[in-house]
Amino acid sequence: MHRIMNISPLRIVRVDLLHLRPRLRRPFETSFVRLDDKDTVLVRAFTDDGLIGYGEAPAMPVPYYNDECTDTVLLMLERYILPSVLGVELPSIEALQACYAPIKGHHMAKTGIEAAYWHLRAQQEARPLWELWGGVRDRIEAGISIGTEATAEQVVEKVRAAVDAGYRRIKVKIAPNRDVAMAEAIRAAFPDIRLMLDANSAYTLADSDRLVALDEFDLLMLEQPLDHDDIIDHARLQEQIQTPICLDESIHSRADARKAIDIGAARIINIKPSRVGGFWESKLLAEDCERRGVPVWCGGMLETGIGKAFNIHISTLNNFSLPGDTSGTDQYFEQDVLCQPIVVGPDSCIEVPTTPGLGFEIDEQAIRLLTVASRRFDAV
Ligand code: OSB
Ligand code: MG
Repeated sequence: MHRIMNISPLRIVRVDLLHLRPRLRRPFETSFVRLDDKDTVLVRAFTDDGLIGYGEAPAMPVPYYNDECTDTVLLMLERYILPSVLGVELPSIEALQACYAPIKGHHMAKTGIEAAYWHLRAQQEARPLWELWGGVRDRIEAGISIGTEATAEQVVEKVRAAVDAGYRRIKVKIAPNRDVAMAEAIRAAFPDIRLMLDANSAYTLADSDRLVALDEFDLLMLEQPLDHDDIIDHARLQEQIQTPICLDESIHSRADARKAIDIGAARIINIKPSRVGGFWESKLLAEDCERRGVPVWCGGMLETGIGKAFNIHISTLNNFSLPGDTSGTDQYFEQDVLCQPIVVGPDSCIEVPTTPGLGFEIDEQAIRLLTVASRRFDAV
C-alpha cells in the first residue's frame, strides 16, 4: 500500500486550454441558476517524452455555485498556474502542488492541471488511475441529480424517468416553496428509493420549520441547506433535524471538513475533487473523514465524460461508501467527449475500468466540435 510513488521524472512542456460548450440534453435548474449549456475547460498537457494527458476544470459558467467560473478558470490557469508548472521537473504530486501553492483558492482551475498530471502518471506507470490512489472497488454505485421543476408533478415525472433508467439513489434540487410538497409527492410515488435533497444554500435558520418538516420523508441526507460559507448555522440546524446534513459548498479543504465535523455541522461530506483542490486532496480528505467515521461521496459539476471518468476512479476509495452524483454520460450532453459512453448497469452501478490510464478513450473529434476557444502554452 505505501510503496514510494511517483519517483520517475515528469515534465509538462506544453498545455492547451480548451473552452468547450456542450449542450445539455435537458436544461438543469437549481436554486441558483438555470443552464442550457455547460461551459467547461479541458486541460491538455504534453510531456517532453510524448505523453498526452487530459484534465477538466469544471467550474460553472457563472460564479453562482462557488466563486469560480469558466472565465476565472481560464484566467488563473493562463496567468498564474500554468506558468508555475510548465517546464518544471515533477517527481511527485507534492511537487506539482508546490508549484501553485502560493495561489490562494481557485481550486477548480488547479484541478484542471492536477487531473492532467494524474492522467499522465497513470499512463507513464501503465496502471489504472484508481490503483495509483489506492482504490478498493471494481464498481461504483451511480446516482442522479435532478434539477428543480415548477411543479411537484414535473419532478415526480423526472424521478420516474430516473428510476426507469435504473437509478436507485436519487437526489432532487429544492428551493424555498419547492420543497416539502415536492418531497411528499416523490415519497408518495416512490416509497422505496434512496432519496436525498440538495438546497444549494437556499435557506436560512429562519426557515428551520420547513427543514424540520423534511424529516418525515426518510431522506438519506439534506445537502447544503444554509449559506455557502457557513458551518456554524449548519451545526445549529443539525441539532433541530433528524436528517443527516451533508455539506457541499462550505467545504473547500481538509481543515474545513475537520471543523465542520468537530462542531456537528456535517455527518456526511460531499467531496467534489474540483472544489477541494484536486484528487490528491480528495483522497486525503476522505481518509481524514474515515478516521472520524464520517462517510463521503463524490459530487459532480456536470462534468463531461473526462471529468466523470476521474470521478469514477476516486469513488473507488474505501470511504466513498455512499453513491455519488455520477450518472451515465447519456444523462448529460447531446455530444460527450468519450468514444464510448459511461454506462449504468441494471445493478445501478458503473464498472471501473482496469486498463491503464483513464480507462476511457477520448474522442478528439468531439472535443474539436465542442471547442469554442483554445490557446496553447509552451514551456519557455
Ligand atoms: O450542488 O451538487 C451540486 C451541479 C452543478 C453545481 C452544483 C451541483 C451540481 C449537481 C450535479 O448537483 C451533479 C452532477 O454532475 O450530476
Ligand atoms: Mg450540492
